[in-house]
Amino acid sequence: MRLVLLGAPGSGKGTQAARLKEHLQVPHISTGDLLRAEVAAGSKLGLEAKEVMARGELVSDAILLGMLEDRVSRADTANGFILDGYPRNLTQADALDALLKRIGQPMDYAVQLDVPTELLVERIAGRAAAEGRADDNPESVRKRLEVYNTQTAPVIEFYRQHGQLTVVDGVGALDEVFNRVVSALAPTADVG
Ligand code: B4P
Repeated sequence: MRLVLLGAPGSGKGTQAARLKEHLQVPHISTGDLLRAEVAAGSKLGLEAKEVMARGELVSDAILLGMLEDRVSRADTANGFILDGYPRNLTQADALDALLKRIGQPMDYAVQLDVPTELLVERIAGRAAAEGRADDNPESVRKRLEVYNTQTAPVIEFYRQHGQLTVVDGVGALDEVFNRVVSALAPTADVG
C-alpha cells in the first residue's frame, strides 16, 4: 500500500507513521528524518539543509526530489511505503505525482491528521522539553506553522481534487488516532 500522511507540524505524522509501518509492513519514509540524518552525518546536503531547517523554512524542492527519488527506488518499497513530510508544497505534489506515474505505482491514500493549532503548539513544546530538536523553539514553530498554512495546506486540496483524501481526527490518545487511521484505510479492519 502506498500512503501519504498529511498534517501540520505536531499533528502526529511521524508518530503514527512509526506505528503504521509495523501494521502495514512497509517502510516509513520521513523526509524530515532523511534530512536530519544528512545533518547528523555532516554531508554537503546536510550542511545546506541545517540552517534552513532550524529557521523552520522548507529545504529546496530540487534537493528533496532527488532524495525522494533515491529512497522510493530502493527494493524495500516493492510492496509500498508510508510517506511522511512530503509533499510540502504544490511543486512537490506535482513532482511526486509524476514520479509515481513514471514508476507505475500510484498513491492509494492521502490521510490528513486534523489537529487544532493550539494543540499543535502544545505538543511541539512538549517535544522541545523532552528531545531538544533544533527546530522546536517557539520562533521556528511559528514559522513552520506559517509555512504549513501558506504552502502545505494547498496540498490537501490537491489530494481532495484527486479523490484520494481522507481526513482523520488527530486529537486523542495515540492508540485512538492509530485506530482511526487504520479504519480509514480499510473500513472493515479490526486492529483491536
Ligand atoms: P518534519 O520532520 O516532517 O517535522 P514536523 O512536520 O514537525 O512533524 P513530525 O512528524 O516530526 O512531528 P509529529 O507530528 O509526529 O520536518 C522538519 C523540517 O524538515 C521542516 O520544517 C523542513 O525544514 C524540513 N523538511 C522536511 N520535509 C521537507 C520537504 N518535503 N520539503 C522541504 N523541507 C522539508 O509529532 C510532534 C509531537 O507531537 C511529538 O512529540 C509527538 O510525541 C506528539 N504527538 C503526536 N501525536 C500525539 C497525540 N495523539 N497526543 C499527544 N501528543 C502527540
